[in-house]
Amino acid sequence: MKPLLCVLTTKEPLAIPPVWLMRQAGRYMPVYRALREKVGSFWGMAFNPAHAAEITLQPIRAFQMDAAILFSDILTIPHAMGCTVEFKAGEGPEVEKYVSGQTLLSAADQNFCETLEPVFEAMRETRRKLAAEKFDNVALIGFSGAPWTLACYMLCGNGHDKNFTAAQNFAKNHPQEFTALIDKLTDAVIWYLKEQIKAGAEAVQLFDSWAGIVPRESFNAYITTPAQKIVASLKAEFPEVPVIGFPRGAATNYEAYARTTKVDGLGVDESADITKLDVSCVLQGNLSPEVLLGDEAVQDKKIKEILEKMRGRPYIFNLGHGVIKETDEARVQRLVDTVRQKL
Ligand code: 1CP
Repeated sequence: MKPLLCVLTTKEPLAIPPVWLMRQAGRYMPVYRALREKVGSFWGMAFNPAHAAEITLQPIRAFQMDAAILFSDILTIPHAMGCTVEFKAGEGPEVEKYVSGQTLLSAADQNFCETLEPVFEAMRETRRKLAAEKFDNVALIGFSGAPWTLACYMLCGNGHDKNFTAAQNFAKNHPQEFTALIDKLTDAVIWYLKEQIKAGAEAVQLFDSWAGIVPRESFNAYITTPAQKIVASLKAEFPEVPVIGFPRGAATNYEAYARTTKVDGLGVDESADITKLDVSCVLQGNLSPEVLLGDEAVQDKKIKEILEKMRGRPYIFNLGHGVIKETDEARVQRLVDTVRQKL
């Protein structure tokens, strides 16, 4: 069995843990930047199955990762719902802000499904390419943003502060409408991930990148309960497909999140003390992406420390957050070689 799926399914450690990196495709790779320049727009790549599949394969060919994650973005769902998203070169995404009372599209609307169809075609194309290039041990990961993180972007619109204050305020001032929005997003995420699985995703990851800013008393309502519903619905239809949850910055809430949602894998950010997490699922991540920008010897040491700490526990090597765009490709190769004990 493919190493990533083996760990997630059996919950048994491998002597050499599987390795992949969040944002392993993207701007730190010159081949990506060249294609981005040629195509001219982010959606022109992500919603073009041939380009999206090609970009997905770039880090696999370059670094022999154990998993490919479909090249796309978490903002596909807000975009398909009607909060149009634009990516301007060199800047972050611009999201059309949700207006109170706005009708959002859902999987019951043809336009919503049609907007997202190229993502599923990209998944099918990526499976074909992985097979054609004989990457027989590489698992293909599908993903979605989690409801709270997607709501953050929709409620803040164009530009946001680090606490997504406009989203927090909306949740406080319009509790019923906010709950309805989270429910609607939960249904959309369930449909979206199921379609990705039907198209060939062998595991899925739920990115809750902004879980860390949620007030303690709201963590269950905004983060854990929606994730629990998503996992339960996926498992009811696809019991064999592993689900990785990544409530970034969850701190003291990581354990309860893992227990309640029943995820197979738990992505942890760099601030978590991975040795102290008492969970029965597989742990993933924890290396600070900043480490790849600093001293090479320190990088080697930090990787070996994590490997040592996780010896005998089911673990997937990854970062605590996405690869930073200034990262040198040689440092990514070095990371993979260190994990595989080639250095
Ligand atoms: O070329 C460019 O200018 C675009 C840069 C870029 C890339 C390469 C963006 C814009 N998104 C992506 C790809 C992407 N995004 C992937 C691809 C697969 C991979 O290799 O990992 C994935 C999984 C994402 C997920 C994503 N998008 C997240 C969750 C993970 C995380 O980093 O926390 C988030 C928050 C986004 C939103 C987003 N998309 C892009 C940017 C710059 C941002 C962050 C915007 C912000 O909050 O300021």
